[in-house]
Amino acid sequence: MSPAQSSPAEAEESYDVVVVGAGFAGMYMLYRLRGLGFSARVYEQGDGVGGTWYWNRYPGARCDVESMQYSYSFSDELQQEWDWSERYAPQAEILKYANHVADRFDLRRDIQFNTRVERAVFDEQAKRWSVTVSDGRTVQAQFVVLATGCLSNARKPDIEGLENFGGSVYHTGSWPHEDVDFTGLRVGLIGTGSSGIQSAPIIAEQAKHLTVFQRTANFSIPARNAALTTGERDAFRKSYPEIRRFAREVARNGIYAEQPDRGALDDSDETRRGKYEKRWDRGGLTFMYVYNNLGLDRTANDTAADFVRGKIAEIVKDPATAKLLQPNSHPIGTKRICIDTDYFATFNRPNVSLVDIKTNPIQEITANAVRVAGRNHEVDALVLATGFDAMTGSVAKIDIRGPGGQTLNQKWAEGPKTYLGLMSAGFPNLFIIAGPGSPSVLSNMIVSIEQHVDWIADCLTHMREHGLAALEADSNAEEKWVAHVNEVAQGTLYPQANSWYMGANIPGKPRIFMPYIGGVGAYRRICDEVAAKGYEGFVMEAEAQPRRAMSG
Ligand code: NA7
Repeated sequence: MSPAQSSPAEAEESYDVVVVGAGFAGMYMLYRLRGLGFSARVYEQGDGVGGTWYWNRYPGARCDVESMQYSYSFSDELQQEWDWSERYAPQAEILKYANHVADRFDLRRDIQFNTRVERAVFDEQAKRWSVTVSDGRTVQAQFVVLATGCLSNARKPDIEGLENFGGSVYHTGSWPHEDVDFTGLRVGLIGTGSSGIQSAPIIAEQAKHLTVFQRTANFSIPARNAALTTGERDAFRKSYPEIRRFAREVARNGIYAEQPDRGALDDSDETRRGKYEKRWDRGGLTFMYVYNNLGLDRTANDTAADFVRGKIAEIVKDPATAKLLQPNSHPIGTKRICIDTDYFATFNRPNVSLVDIKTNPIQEITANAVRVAGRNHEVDALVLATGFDAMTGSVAKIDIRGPGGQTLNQKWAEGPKTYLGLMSAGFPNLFIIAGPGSPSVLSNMIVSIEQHVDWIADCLTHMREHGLAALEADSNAEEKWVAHVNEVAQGTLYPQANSWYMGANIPGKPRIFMPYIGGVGAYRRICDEVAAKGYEGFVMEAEAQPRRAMSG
């Protein structure tokens, strides 16, 4: 399996592996493939690396996992040398890091930018994929790896009249590369997920007036972001071996943090309140790990939700606005909890107003206003922080056809089905990184990405060593895995929220809890065990005859 092993008559361009996307997953996949001597081509629709961090350039965009942990672990030199400036890295710094990695490991020469993968068709005879890209070329590859990202297909909402709006319309997930200046403008912000919550305070500082249109109030915890000191960075670096091991093997979500040892109802009201206060003051996602049953038991969950609702009431001066901002439609944490800097306090500004579009949905967008309950809210610019067709959206944009012509979209019409989140039965030699059925978005993405990439790299090496032409998920193994993913999710409070985890933000998308909630450590052990048992649950096919070497 190397380019030299393909016959020149087979195709103009032929690779062992085509990788779709040059975000963190695609870059590390390329690095591993190269190291193992596989030929690979990466296609990336943007004109640079970084994936999510390339597109999401909206004001205030930051990762909600701490920078020292939201970083690659595969190169100790890299993690020892790179200086993160803040506890939570801003988008521009993460993008700089992605570019540094691309340069440092000389990745760009195998990445073709400004190129979308449009179609991939499996040739049953050759046991190879024909991959058609947006420049019109078709290349051949034995394997395709979808490193397409989980939050990469930005969705414009289907709101009447949006196309008639006369001012500028921005989507947080595909923000312009040049600076956007809202000075002196009346800005309408639709959406109060993480992107809306991060951008509102910054836009409010610039704009003449900011009107936030809120469908679902969200739980948000202060980030308490701050510059990292040299001492903090050094302490982390010294402990990296243990921190990374813990994140991979112990922490459910791939984040090194103090783990809860008891349930919320095991403590008295006073003790519990004290613990919540401490976590609130510390800030960050780990608020949810104060107890081990917040995602499982509604009564326990209510104690944390009530605490945060209380904080919102303390911060927001106008009682009616505070009430509207208090989430009451879902248990805390069942939609990804947000991490903010002064989000709730932003509503105390005289130039910020909140409009409830749950009770009265937006009727229409006109040339200069958003109409709600018969009232026109005049705006000069619109920011859509309306999220993504998550987890499956970017895969669905590619016309993927397996043996017999079945498309992946047809197969996933009732919801995505995968074995281990890595492959879907009926689509040989097609891997997905951090796809549905794997911990993915419920975890520190880089931990999950590295685990998937390493597993795939080992699998391809195994195939090469054993002269295997094709590998496919067995449909029974897949059914069992899908049932397991569902069963684990149903044992939690997560399915109670209309979240993008459930596909609920996209009209018509099947309601299925997509990520695997069993924890990254347990999941890793399952994947390793499957490999150790000779790729149990996968069907393999040997090379019909050894491929002829091109030269010699
Ligand atoms: P999210 O979390 O999906 O948030 C999208 C927001 O936009 C949310 O408040 C939605 O309300 C709202 N929305 C979506 N469609 C509409 C329409 N049609 N009308 C009004 N409001 C709408 O996306 P983000 O970009 O903020 O964050 C995605 C992830 O990135 C985040 O979880 C972090 O992991 C990082 P809804 O809640 O559906 O009622």
